[in-house]
Amino acid sequence: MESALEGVINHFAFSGEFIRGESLKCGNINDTYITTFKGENGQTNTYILQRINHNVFKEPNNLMENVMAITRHIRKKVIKEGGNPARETLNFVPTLDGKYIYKCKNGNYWRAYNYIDGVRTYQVAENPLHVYNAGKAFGRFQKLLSDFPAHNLHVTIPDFHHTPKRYKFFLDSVKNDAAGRVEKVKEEIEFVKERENKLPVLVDLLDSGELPLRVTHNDTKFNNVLIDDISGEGVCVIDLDTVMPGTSLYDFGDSIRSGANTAEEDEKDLSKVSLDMVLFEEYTRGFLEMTYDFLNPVEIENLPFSAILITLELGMRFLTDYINGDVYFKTRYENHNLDRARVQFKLAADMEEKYNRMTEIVQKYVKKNRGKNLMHESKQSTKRESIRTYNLA
Ligand code: GN1
Ligand code: MG
Repeated sequence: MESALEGVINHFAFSGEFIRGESLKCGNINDTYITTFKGENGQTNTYILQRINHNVFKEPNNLMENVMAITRHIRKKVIKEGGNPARETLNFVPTLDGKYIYKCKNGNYWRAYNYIDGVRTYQVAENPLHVYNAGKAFGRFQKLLSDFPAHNLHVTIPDFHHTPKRYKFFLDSVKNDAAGRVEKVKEEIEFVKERENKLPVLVDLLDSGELPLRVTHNDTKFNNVLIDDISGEGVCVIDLDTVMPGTSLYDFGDSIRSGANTAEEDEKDLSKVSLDMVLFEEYTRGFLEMTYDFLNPVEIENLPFSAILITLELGMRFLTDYINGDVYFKTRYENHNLDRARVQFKLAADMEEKYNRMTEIVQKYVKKNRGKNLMHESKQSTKRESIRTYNLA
């Protein structure tokens, strides 16, 4: 057994006898294990066990309160819609004392949920259908939570997407130069500074009330949606630790950043990095199908910009961490954070060039969906007319 799992497994109400636990090397923050148990009838029961990184998430109990409230809300709605709640939301395993989080002797926090069969995640999109379906899944996620009161949620990481505050931390890190790396990244620092005026746009629109505060996921990486092996559908949105009040634009932006990049997040060959317009279109198509009827005009107008901003923001976060000596994100080699930052900057620059085309695509799908809706409404009214005529006759 991975020594980290010893003393943890026995505290959860897993079903069966423990067989093995393997570390999944994904995610930049938490530690994730896939654990297998042999059930009473010889069947295999599989669970995901995760250590919550409490340096990043300072209040793991609050975080799990959020996650349980959200998944409960989604489960009810999925059942109402005739869906399958075992697959369409995460189902957490209680501890033996009936909680959903376990604090072990050395101070680490753990939680567990059922593994979902027949699905997988992708680091890079393999085909446009997956991206379309991811757009639908994240759009649906927002729709399902659109009546969840945002102020009932704990803020698990304060100012997570407060880009101007992130910029201030970035400038501080440059000033302090804790790891002596500033000299090496002058060009990247300039890239961020040149875009200083873009950074407060979304926060200002939220402050003025032009952007509504919603329950948002805030970490809508393409690999945070489980894709069905057979149908290619986006079955379930995972990684709910950063679900907090925010703007729909954070979610759209981060998905485009990760799902419509032609390269990996840490690709060393920058010539491979660009915004794939087919994937941008597919994601937009899926996302707007689920959300066009409740997003307001300011949200719609800023969808393309949000992709640029969130890409820039994450590039700045990676660069800040590089300058600070790699203290936040997990890294696998010395310049990992720098490579990640460079990819984001290359991608953001490419998005800036493609901004007008991105806007045209957004408009196309807003019109298409509104058109569909108008047709639907006029069919409904013709139906009503004919009913009336019938009644009169
Ligand atoms: C982190 O660990 P993961 O991959 O779910 C980070 C996100 C970044 C992402 C970049 C809490 O998410 O904000 O976009 O890395 N999560 C946190 O890969 O900081
Ligand atoms: Mg995450």
